[in-house]
Amino acid sequence: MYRKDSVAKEGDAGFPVESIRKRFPILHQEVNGRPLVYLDNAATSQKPLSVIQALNQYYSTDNANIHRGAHALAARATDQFERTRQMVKSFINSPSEEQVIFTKGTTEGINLVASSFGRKFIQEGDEIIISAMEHHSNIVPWQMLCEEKGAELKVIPITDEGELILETYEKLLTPKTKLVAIQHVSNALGTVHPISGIIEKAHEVGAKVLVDAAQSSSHFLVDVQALDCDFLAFSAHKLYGPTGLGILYGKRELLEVMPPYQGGGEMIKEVDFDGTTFNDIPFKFEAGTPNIADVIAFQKALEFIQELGKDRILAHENELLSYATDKLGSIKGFIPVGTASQKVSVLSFLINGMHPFDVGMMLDAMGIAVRTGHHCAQPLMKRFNIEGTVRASFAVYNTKQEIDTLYNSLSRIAKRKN
Ligand code: C6P
Repeated sequence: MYRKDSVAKEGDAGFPVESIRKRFPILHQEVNGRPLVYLDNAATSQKPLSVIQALNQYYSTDNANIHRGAHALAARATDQFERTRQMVKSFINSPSEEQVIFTKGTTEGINLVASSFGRKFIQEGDEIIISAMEHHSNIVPWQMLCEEKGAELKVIPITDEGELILETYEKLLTPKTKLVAIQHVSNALGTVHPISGIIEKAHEVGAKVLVDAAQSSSHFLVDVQALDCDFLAFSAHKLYGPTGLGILYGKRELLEVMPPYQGGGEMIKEVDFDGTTFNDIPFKFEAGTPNIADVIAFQKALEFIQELGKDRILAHENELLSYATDKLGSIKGFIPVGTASQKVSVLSFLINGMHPFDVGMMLDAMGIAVRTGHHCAQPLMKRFNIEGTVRASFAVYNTKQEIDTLYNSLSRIAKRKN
């Protein structure tokens, strides 16, 4: 039932990491006099040159507003914009491109569902389930909705290792549960949740499921039909694409009956002062001029991922994670936070006797970029009785040598207190 959705893969000795690095201009610089080691990929990944050039190209040759102009530039921009939708459809295996909605990011996708699905389908006394590990983006919109509607928010607790307690989840599920909103992968700990089983169980009581795929879509295949999720949200900027762009997938029968999220141009069929008829999906949910350039440039990020293959990307990242876990684990005073059996890309930790922010600042002085703090998961930090962690997160262009650099720097930092 809770099969481990397969994430463990062998490393790939022939993985062309050096030639991949050449495609990311930003990596080739010094920070504080040292070669940059960028290990903050869970916050945002860097962009290959092809994405940067696509933005330049669009503004240099094709810039126009879409879906409305009768001229050549408008037609080109519209074609390219809709081509990205087709590519995203294939990327997540959506049954149709109409079910792919462009948003600002994961946050907006979740807010769209909370506002629209929530407004129509959540009533007083209903229950929404989230987990204790959620990002604030997947907590606050549901709190706001519950407050407005008189519904109740239930929280799946977690173990000390950072895994969901699934027995409690099953007990929380009742006919009152209308929605389960859950991350696929934890941004703060890297835990990969057994999402297929979680979705199956929710459906047994008739609840819908929203998957926050912000941290999974860049690492492994996310197939919305195989998962059978009702909604799935992710951000392009964690997938080697531009910032300010996200995708919301939804099941057709839900999207069609949900009210619009925002009113404005593009989302209407006809407007009269007596009333307005709304456009079909996906346009009903895309009011106003969208982020055209970034949508178009996102094609290049998807092509980059396809060219390498998700399996190989995951194998490389898993090898880095297990190398880093073993190596950093040998440092005196190193305390890992989150030791789930299924993890991807993220190593969260503390150094005994030191504030995570200070560790982050010292690493920055040595050219190493990591994130420190609560990672927008304050309830999770409270669960562990800590203020925050230091988080190193890996992507396709990271190397074992960079982890060695992190190890050497951290060893020196930890020695001061341990
Ligand atoms: N996490 C991190 O450093 P946006 O900001 O909308 O692109 O994504 C929000 C979001 C939602 N869910 C999860 C699981 C996430 O990890 C994030 C973004 C970044 O961990 C920035 S706080």
